[in-house]
Amino acid sequence: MIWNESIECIDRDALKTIQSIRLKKIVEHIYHNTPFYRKKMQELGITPDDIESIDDIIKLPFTNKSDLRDNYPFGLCAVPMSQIVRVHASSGTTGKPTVVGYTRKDLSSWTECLARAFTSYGASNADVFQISYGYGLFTGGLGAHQGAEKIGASVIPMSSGNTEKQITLMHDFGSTVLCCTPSYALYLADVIKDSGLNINDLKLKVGVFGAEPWTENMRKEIEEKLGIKAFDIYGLSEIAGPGVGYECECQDGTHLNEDHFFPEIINPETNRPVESGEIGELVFTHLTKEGMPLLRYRTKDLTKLNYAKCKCGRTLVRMDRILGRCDDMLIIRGVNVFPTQIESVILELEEFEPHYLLIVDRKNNTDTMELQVEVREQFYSDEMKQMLILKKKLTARLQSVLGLGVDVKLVEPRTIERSTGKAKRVIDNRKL
Ligand code: DLL
Repeated sequence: MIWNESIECIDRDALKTIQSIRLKKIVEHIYHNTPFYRKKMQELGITPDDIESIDDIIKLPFTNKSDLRDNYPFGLCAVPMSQIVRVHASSGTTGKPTVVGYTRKDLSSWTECLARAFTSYGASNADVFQISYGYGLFTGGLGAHQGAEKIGASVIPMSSGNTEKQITLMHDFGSTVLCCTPSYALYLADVIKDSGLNINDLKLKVGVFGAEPWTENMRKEIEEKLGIKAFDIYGLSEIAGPGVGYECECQDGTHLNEDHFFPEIINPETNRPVESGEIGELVFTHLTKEGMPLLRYRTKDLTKLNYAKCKCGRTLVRMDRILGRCDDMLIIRGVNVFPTQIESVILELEEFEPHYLLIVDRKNNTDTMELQVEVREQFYSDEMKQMLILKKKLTARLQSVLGLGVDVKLVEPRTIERSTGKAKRVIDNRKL
């Protein structure tokens, strides 16, 4: 099903015209209302008159997360506070939070993006949405909430945590759509199993998962355990929140809402656009945002784009799964390693649970990696020999995929700490 066919299936030349008109307008707005950007543009020797079409985007300055922090809290707002009706923030790992402000129109555009997403997952007013993303400054809870209301669904604003209650209400209220992080979905599945509840007693049919990288294997695992169809939803607070991108029934990439957020892929080292179809850093420019529009915001997310028309009929560009973040990439003894590669290996092997913790350290000037991973109940044994066979199998597979030796530590099922939001899977002690 398609929410807004006139945009989601638009002819790409017509889309380019819309994007060009919108870019010109937004650059004008930003230049006159955000001193930070006016200064940046003046330094580059450009004015809004230099922007004729969307192709001129490469003339514009980049924006980094640090620019938001330096202008904390509302320095990048392009409208007076009287027009800001909602504030969200992301805490990140260091320093002050990054704050974003939305006008009423911004909330409405964002909600439209979520309505497109939920409709493409097959959801409608017949559904009961259990929103188990955190409510509050995080965009996940309220974002998904407003989208679900828009399509007329019945919304249960659960927020994250309180797992027992999540399951009770999921059962009693007959939730059909679950919105949460993929790692929390797996945890919920385990707790449901432990509770003795039969998965067939639940009405769940669709999962809306995002806010952290996940793999195809993890999708399979969640689908099997919860008996649902699992869809990807992508977003980041600085740009909108969930709904910047969404999967369709073909699940062959995540469509980006390009009429609101213009995507580019650049080489993070040279800052130049990559060749078409190559992997690089995803960069977004707001085309419609009033409250806090950003130019060429560097997401640090690594992916590639596919402009071919999708079998579902949508023409909106498709983004590959997020491979990782430029700042998540570990360099171990000179080799680039992404936590998602490790996750893929673990999930390929039926003996392991998708719960792991990677501990990186430096001993005698050499980088070391210890991977703690849970063995599935039915494969866990007190017999040393059995466990050694398993350990050898995983170590060999990791060596062949990563080209690196990993010190594998098998642990009992349910021993690695679970998260109700974004999972923390890597501890890098080298930075301490
Ligand atoms: O995580 C917004 C969101 C909420 C998206 C709920 C989806 C569902 P932030 O906290 O600002 O916003 O984190 C944004 O999370 O740059 C990616 O690195 C990562 N991320 C978000 N969605 C996905 C996804 C929200 N589907 C950062 N796949 C982004 C992989 C994702 N990574």
